[in-house]
Amino acid sequence: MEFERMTVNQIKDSIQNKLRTQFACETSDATPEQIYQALALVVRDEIMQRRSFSRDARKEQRAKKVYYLSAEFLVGRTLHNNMVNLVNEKNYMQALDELGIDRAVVFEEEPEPGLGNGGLGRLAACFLDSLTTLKLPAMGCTIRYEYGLFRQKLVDGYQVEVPDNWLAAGNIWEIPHPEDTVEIHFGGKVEMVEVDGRISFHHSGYTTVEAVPYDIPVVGYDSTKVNFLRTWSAKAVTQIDMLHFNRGEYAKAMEERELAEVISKILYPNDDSEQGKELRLKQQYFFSSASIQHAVKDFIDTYGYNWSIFPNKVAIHINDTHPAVAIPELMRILMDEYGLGWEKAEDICYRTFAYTNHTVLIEALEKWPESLFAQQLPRIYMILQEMNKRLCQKLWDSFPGQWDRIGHMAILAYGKVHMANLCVACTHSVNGVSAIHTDILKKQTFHDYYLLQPRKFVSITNGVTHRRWLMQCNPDLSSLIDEAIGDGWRKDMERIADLKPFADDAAFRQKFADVKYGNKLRMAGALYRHQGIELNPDSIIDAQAKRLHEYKRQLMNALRILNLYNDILDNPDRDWRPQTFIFGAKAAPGYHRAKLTIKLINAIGDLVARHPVASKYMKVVFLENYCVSQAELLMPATEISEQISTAGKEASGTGNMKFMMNGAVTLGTMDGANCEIYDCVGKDNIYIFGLTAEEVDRGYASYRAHEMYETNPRIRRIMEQLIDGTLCPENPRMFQEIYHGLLFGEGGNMADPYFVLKDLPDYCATYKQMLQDYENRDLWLRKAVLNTASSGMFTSDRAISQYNSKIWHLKPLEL
Ligand code: 26W
Repeated sequence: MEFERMTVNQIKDSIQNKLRTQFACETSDATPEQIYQALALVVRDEIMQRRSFSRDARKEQRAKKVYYLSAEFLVGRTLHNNMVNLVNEKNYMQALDELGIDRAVVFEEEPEPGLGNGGLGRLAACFLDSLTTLKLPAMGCTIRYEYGLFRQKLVDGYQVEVPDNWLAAGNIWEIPHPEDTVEIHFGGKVEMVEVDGRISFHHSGYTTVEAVPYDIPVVGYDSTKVNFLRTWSAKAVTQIDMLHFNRGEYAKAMEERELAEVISKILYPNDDSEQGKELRLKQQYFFSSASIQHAVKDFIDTYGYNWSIFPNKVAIHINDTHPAVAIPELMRILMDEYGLGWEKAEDICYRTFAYTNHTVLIEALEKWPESLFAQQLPRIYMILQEMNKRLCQKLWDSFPGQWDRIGHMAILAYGKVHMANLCVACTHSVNGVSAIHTDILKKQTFHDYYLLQPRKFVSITNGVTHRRWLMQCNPDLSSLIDEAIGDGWRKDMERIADLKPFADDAAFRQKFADVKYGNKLRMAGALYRHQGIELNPDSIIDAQAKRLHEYKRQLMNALRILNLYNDILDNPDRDWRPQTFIFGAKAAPGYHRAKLTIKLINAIGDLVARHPVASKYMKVVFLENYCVSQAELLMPATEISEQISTAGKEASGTGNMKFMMNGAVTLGTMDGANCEIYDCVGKDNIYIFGLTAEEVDRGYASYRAHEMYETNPRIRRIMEQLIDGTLCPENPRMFQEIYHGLLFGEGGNMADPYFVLKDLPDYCATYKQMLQDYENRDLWLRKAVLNTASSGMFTSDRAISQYNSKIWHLKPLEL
């Protein structure tokens, strides 16, 4: 059934109405913030009408539902995206124009929810968009962090973190559901008691924290389906502890409230290493338990106590190991609250849960001290002990006497709880996020599990929603594509392949180039407004935008730029094409090397800017506070996409896909989804360099970084510039540790463990070739068009269809 869209006049009237009734003002005297609020309310109403329309469909159709549990959902701003998904963007834009409202200004009023660190959180947001568009019943579950990821300021080239108080002005999109509040219990002790010959477990002396849900609607593209992102907020129990209170210990009573509510206070800013923080474990249990309690209650409301059909009606997805405690939590609820036996409960869990792994970096695999579990989650710990005992018995049958092997696969071993092993052992599906990543999971990370249960391992390459990452962020390119091949690609992204023949159409290529130029201008305007930096739209835009991490090798990019600087100084009269190197990256606040790399990039930028000749041809720009909205400006304006991780380390990457959709050409290594980009676009339309993952593995034993320094004069030169005062005359030692780490290694570790110097020559040579090709305008534009035209498989609609057919088996709702 089609749904009525609001007309331009209806939108105008509604905005004016909201302004009058909510803010007692008119369009003429409203602040941009008031206009944003009024407009958002109008859009929200349009969404909620669909919601009531599709409301009970799932229950009526007794449809299976997936709960996507993730500690992060990096949703980005919502207003514009909702207009796009309502397929009513044109009317809204026209209404704003007719009211004389500057849309760019209004959109920028929306505080961006930064409820995620990077790739994993943004992927979860793209997945919700696709789930809803495909009409699959789903709920995203996470924490309502009061403070999202820190905002990044650059002061004197250094990163400074500022708290992200995104909820300060309230959040129009969320709807509180206090009636769905659940209790979460921490600490205390558990006793085994026998009642009528049955053993049960009695938990006492615990601290209770309430979990209050706030739901954010997610609207599917051109569909009446609405799903919700449920965010749980921690609240102290309503009753003030009267014991303390009566004793006059008012302050103590209040203090305990504060302690309870810190649980949902802040998002941990690490995306690579686990430090075993108690509060983080409490966060994980908090939202996992709340979500499982909700799922169980919803199941009972719909199907009664018919437990054997639970896995046919409920799928629970564990996004990386952060929500892994959901597994023993469901065991606990089924056994302790509903009296199921162990085998039955275990079977239900196994068939209900599925797990996605997002990283193979050893330091990122979560391991918690057993003592922390025993203390904070005593009943969960008991369940883990039993799970582990049974698991190890089974493993012993497969690998008798092989203690090391069993210890490596166990849930509890060497005093730690191994969350990844818990997930692999207790779910029916384990998937990697690109072909090469799944391969590494099978051959290395989870090799022994793979030997026992090869069919459990699934590969599903990541995807991104082309609605946000092409239609919303690049409207001009989207219209151009419509003009060429019709608008069918908007609903079925694979049809973008119809664009391929247009790569050979000179007139189309010119229009494609014009769109890119317009996007560069738009980016230039924003950059000037935000940071006062001028961007030359006639320069090549080369961008590396992602979290700052050694394995992603922003350092290698910086050294390449230093090398180019040297080249320009040596050949000042050559006809250099102006180039702009853009970086967008936040570093974890405790990750010293990453923060120093930011300073290095900015120091090289200053060096270039100071030089009269070099500054004519090159410029380094560090985007302050890289986030979803910045990415939406950057992707459409970029021509060269830097995807240069050490092969074997980047599980997939998703920025690579966004750049590609917007017609950037990839310069990268054979890593993560770059391999599949290569397959789709063909070897002539991508620039690949560097070691392969196998070569990296072999290199650990044989690589001597110092030999690169000895045999390659260019490398020697840039390495010396790191420490000879070229970069920072007032403190030549500033980058000494980077120099040392690359050439000698630190703390007994190998030198240059990410093969920066090893891959640098090939990287520079490949870039040089790329620049040459860029000068042949037809050749280059052809490549750019083919990148967009070949990006069909990277829509998250494809990824979600695969999750559904391989793992969840949900039926689309009939609406
Ligand atoms: C415990 C600390 C911690 C926090 C977050 C460890 C690991 C993580 C995430 C798994 C990091 C992450 O975002 N991984 C990225 O996931 C993307 C989506 O699958 C991939 O595209 C990226 O390659 C991967 O780095």
